[in-house]
Amino acid sequence: MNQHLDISPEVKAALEAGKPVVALESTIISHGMPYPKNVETALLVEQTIRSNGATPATIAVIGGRLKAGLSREEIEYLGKTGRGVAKASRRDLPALVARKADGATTVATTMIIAHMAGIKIFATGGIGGVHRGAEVTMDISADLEELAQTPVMVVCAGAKSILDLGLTLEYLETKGVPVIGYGTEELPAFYTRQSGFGVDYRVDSPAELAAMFRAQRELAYKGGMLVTNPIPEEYAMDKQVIDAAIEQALQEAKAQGIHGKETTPFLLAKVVELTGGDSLESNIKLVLNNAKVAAQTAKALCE
Ligand code: PSU
Ligand code: MN
Repeated sequence: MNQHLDISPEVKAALEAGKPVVALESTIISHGMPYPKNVETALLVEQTIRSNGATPATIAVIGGRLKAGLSREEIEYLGKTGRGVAKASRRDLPALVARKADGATTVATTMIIAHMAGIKIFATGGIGGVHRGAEVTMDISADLEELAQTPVMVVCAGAKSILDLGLTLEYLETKGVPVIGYGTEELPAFYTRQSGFGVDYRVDSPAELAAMFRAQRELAYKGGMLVTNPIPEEYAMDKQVIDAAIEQALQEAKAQGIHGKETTPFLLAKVVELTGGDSLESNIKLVLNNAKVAAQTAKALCE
């Protein structure tokens, strides 16, 4: 086991017994949602994974230790500190480890740490991707490169249209990352079930997801797989409302000169502010829905 990694006793016992485990990220807690909804949601997601027969492993960096499985106190701390905790993507782990610092893990770093711990499935809300205007800014999330090189299945609700979804799909195709639609032929756009872009394959059961992931491992690919699970119809947002909020958030980010790692957290917070919390409720529901599919798939993978 990696010398910088700590696996919680519960997660360790599950892994050793060959039982299903699902990884969860922590940037969604610190930077993705406001306190106290972020902590409530993180705990509810863990509970959802348990009630679907798997063990949750929320991932973060605490005091320079890579943690797979957090205590309730650690989740509280990340949620309360919010954007005061460093957002940690791939390039940040060496500095955090050397300095014994804290970090909230993005999709990229959660995949890295999950893989180190031997966890194969990871549930979240949305992934980072190719930003609108990336042909000039080159702002492309490290999440995409991680999907190309780390063998973990990521279950999400697609990506927010703060990104260029078409370019994001092109990038994933170039990198050889399969994009699966769970019960859909269309890439979901996080708050809405449709984006206008097709996925590579439609899959309708956890058993079939597990079979595809198993085949990818048997082919000895180094990368992972992206499962996109649409938000349940009853919680989906009105496309016009959410599109208008996203447009305004993008304009404000531009006017304020927001760039680099600040871009995604700024846009996420702005969208919540502009939609008066409606988008936050949708966000919570879709994460719970992803947790359920991930837990069921982790179970199928153990059979
Ligand atoms: N998109 C969301 N919610 C999130 C994030 C993205 O809808 O919480 C977070 C995730 O942790 C993701 C990260 O990995 O932002 C991507 O940041 P960047 O674009 O800077 O790579
Ligand atoms: Mn970026």
